[in-house]
Amino acid sequence: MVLRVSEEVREAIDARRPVVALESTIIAHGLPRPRNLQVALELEEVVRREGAVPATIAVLDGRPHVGLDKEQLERVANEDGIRKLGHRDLPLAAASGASGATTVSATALLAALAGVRVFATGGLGGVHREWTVTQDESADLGLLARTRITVVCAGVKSILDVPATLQRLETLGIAVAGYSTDRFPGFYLSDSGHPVDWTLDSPAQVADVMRAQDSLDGPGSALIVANPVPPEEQLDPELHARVLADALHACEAGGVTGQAVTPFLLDYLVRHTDGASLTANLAAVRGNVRLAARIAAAWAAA
Ligand code: PSU
Ligand code: MN
Repeated sequence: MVLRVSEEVREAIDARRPVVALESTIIAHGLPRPRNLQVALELEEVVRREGAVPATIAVLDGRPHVGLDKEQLERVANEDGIRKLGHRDLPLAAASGASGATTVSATALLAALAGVRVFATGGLGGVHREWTVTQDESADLGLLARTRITVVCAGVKSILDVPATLQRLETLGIAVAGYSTDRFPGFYLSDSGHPVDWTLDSPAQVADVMRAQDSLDGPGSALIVANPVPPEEQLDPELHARVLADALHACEAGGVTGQAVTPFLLDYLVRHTDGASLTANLAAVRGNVRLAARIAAAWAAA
């Protein structure tokens, strides 16, 4: 499985210039068309404006790509039948020549293999509600427990069981810090209602933690930088609670399971909040991408 690293990304890595990995599942399966392609291009532009190089990651015709050109981004956004690939799916996709968008777990693995240390996404996967029945816990968590990468996110998706996910992050030994907050963010909401133990206030402080991870040389686990959506851009918490309850019912009634659960719930929220959840989602992702670029710059300057 030969990694295809774009020339621009390869040059930036070699010259130790800042690079930010971006995931593609949010593009292919997390956002409605045609908005998804605009967002993919916009996020890359946000990275560039901060002086860093974007490396969007996906698998095309069995080949994992780190850094996509416009045509390749278009395929991820618009191709029918593009799969959703977690890290366990990578060898299967590679051997069969399949194309797919990469989740946090697959993106983090490919980014780390390419030597990219900073990664931005929307919300991590985690422990689903009803876990005791379904055992549905995103593979994102297990992979981040064994991958040395810094992930900037707006917490975990609020469709999940947030306290159970926080507990699993602790058990798995994954470092978590709030960015300029002592509250764990709630993806569409600035505050999930749960605290975090650590707060970091600048990209330089985040880079210091990354250096400390390396010098301690403990298990190769991730650092999660939980960056809240600004309160004025969050989804109305009351609307969020109401529509989410309906969405969970619809998911169960529809018999939706496995990989389809997350896209189903995200789509339900967009349709039943008149797009307000999409606006909050995009505000969160944009903020994460900007912060990741600044962290990558602080890391590269070290
Ligand atoms: N956050 C979003 N939209 C998404 C996802 C996260 O705002 O589409 C994706 C990420 O790729 C994450 C995946 O890794 O959902 C988790 O899916 P699952 O619960 O099936 O592991
Ligand atoms: Mn799942």
